Amino acid sequence: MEVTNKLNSLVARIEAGLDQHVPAAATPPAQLHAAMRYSLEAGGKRLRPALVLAAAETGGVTDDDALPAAVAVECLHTYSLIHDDLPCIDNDDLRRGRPTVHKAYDEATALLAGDALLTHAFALLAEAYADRPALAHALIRELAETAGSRRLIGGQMADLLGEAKGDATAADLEFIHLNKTAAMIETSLVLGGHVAGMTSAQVETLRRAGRHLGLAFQIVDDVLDETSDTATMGKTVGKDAATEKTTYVRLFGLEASRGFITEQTNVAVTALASLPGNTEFLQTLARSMAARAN
Ligand code: GRG
Repeated sequence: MEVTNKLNSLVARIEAGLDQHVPAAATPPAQLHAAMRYSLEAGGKRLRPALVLAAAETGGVTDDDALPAAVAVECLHTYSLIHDDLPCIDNDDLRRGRPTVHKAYDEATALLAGDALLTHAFALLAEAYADRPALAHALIRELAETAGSRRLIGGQMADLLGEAKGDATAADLEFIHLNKTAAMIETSLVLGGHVAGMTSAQVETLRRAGRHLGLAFQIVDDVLDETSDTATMGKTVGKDAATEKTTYVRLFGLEASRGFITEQTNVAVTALASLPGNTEFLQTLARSMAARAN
């Protein structure tokens, strides 16, 4: 199957999984559940859950066994976007082509919808893999470590502090990118590997691929913010272009940034190619992430 068709079929399974594994909008309190779904159903590339399913498939999982893990990752990612958009953090009006949750509802509802999506991710993992306690433990531990103060939230804090200081160095940026962006991409691949029962060496290879893929993904984001007026529409519109925020592109220029994207993608693809099983789709997905236009 050609890569776009394959990706579309994964995304269709993910959409169905989100519908199946997240409380219905009418579940009381309806405003909270509707706000959770408002953001989840706004779309998004579904890259992280697609990586969960694709990594699991590489390890031989062709049914929906990894779907709850994929849904958990998307719930957690969506929580981070809702909170990131809040007035006290980035104060954004648009996300995924729609008014942000605090604009469509109100700030308190956005805060609680984010909290509820974060919590739901762990409840879902505990419930869906309850018959395999060692797997449930590995998935919950992995996602908790990534979502916590040393990684996702730590990266966000460092980003805010760097923005306030205004003189982030390359090392500061690397810390932010590794934790704010790459962490969830690494973990997505790792969760898929765990569901497939991969060895710890194979899981660590997936993690390494995710780290490099994540760094490339962030620099692509920075390049798009710098070069495109329209590519950013529907997400954080021209934000970095409108502020003096330090980005990789601003530190090193466009040409070096494009070189960095190619270099990091190549490292990721080489790591994926070293795994047993068919990683062709994951390799092609990695290359298409480097060439994405939104
Ligand atoms: C814990 C509040 C909090 C924040 C964590 C994820 C995050 C840090 C902030 C969100 C803003 C941001 C630009 C993060 C960098 C990672 C990134 C490019 C996220 C957007 O991911 P996409 O482009 O989004 O995959 P979609 O909407 O397609 O899922």
